[in-house]
Amino acid sequence: MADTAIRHDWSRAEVAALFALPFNELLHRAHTVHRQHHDPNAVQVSTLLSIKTGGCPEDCAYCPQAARYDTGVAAQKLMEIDDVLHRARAAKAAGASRFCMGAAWRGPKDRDIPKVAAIVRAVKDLGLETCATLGLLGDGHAQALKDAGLDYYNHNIDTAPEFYGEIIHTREYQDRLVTLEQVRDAGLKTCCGGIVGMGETREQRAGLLQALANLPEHPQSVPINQLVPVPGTPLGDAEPLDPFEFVRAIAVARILMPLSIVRLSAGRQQMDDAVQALCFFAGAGSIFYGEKLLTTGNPDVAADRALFRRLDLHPLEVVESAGTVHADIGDNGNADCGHGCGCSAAA
Ligand code: SAM
Ligand code: DTB
Ligand code: SF4
Repeated sequence: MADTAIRHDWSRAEVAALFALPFNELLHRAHTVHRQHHDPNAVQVSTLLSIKTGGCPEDCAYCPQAARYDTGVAAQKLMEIDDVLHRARAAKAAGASRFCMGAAWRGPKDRDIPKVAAIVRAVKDLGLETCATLGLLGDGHAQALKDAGLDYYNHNIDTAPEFYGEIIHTREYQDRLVTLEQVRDAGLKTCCGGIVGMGETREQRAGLLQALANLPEHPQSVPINQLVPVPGTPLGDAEPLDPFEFVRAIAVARILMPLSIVRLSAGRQQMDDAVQALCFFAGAGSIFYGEKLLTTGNPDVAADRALFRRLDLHPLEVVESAGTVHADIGDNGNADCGHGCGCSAAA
C-alpha cells in the first residue's frame, strides 16, 4: 500500500530515492496514490491569458517576456477589461472551468491592483474559477485580490533552491516564499510549481519537488512545466529532457503531495500524446487548454478534445459555493470566434 500521509518533512534522499525507482514501480506507486484521492479519469481544465505581455524587467533565463532578451515578444499594456472578458467567455464556452491571467511584471504596482481586481471580479461573475499570476506581491495586494473574487494565485518557485541562482538574478528565492506566505495568509488557494528541463540534474529536480512538498501547506495546484525553449532566451537551445524523466517528475510530485492537483503544464505541444497519457496515469490531473499558453503555443483544442476522447478522460466538474461549474470540452457546435476555442462570442 502506498504511503499517502500528508508530510512536510521530506528529505532530499527520500525524494531522490523515489526518482530512482524502476519506472514501472514509480508509476504504480504514483497511480495508486492518485486513485486514493482523485478521479483518475477526470482532468481539470484551465485556460491561460496573458493580460499584460512582455517588457518585463526581470532576467528569468527561460522567459520570452523578459525585455532584455530579443525574442520577438512586443511589450503591451494591461488589456482592457472587455477584451479579457471576451477571452474568458470564449474559454468557458470551450469548456475551461478556470481562467488564469498572467502579467509580465516583477510585481504589480499599487495602482495596478484596482484594475486587476476589476478584471478578476468580472471574470468570476462569468462563473469561472479565477487565477492570477502577477509576480511578487506588495502589502495588501493578496487581500485586495481575494476580496475581488480571486480563487488561486500562481507563483512558482521554479527550481531547486541551489539551482535558482543560475536561472534568475533579479529576485531572490526567499522573495518568492514571502509572496507565497502572503497568498496563504489572505486565504487564497496557492498554485505553485516549477520548470524541469532547464539543465538541472535529477538531484535538483528532486530538490524542486522537495521544496514544494515542504512548504507550510501543499499548494492546491502544482504546475509542472517542461521548459519551452524560446530562441533569444539564455535557455533557447537547452538540451531537451528525456520525456520519461518528465513523467517521473509528475509521478514524484503526485506521491509527495497526494491531495494537490498536479498540472501537466507548459511543454505539451512538444510532447507526444503517449507521453501525455503516461503523465495522466502518473497522476497529472489538470492541463492548460487553448491555443496558447502566455506567449508560446499549446496543443489546439481539437487535438485536446481528441486526446480526451481517446483516453476516456472527462473535464473535472468544479463544485463552487454558487453551484457546480460544469465543464465540457466536447464540440459545442458554435461558430468559431477566431481564437480556436470553438465559441461563438463576438470577436
Ligand atoms: N511575471 C510573473 C512571475 O514571474 O511570477 C508571472 C508570469 S511568469 C511567465 C509565470 C511562470 O511561467 C514562471 O514562473 C515560469 O514557471 C513559467 N514559464 C515562463 N516561461 C516559461 C517557459 N519558457 N517554459 C516553461 N515555463 C515557463
Ligand atoms: C505555470 O506554471 N505555467 C504557466 C502559468 N503557470 C502562468 C505559464 C507557462 C508559460 C510558458 C511560456 C509562455 O507561453 O510564455
Ligand atoms: Fe518577468 Fe515573470 Fe518572465 Fe520572470 S517569468 S521575466 S518575472 S514575466
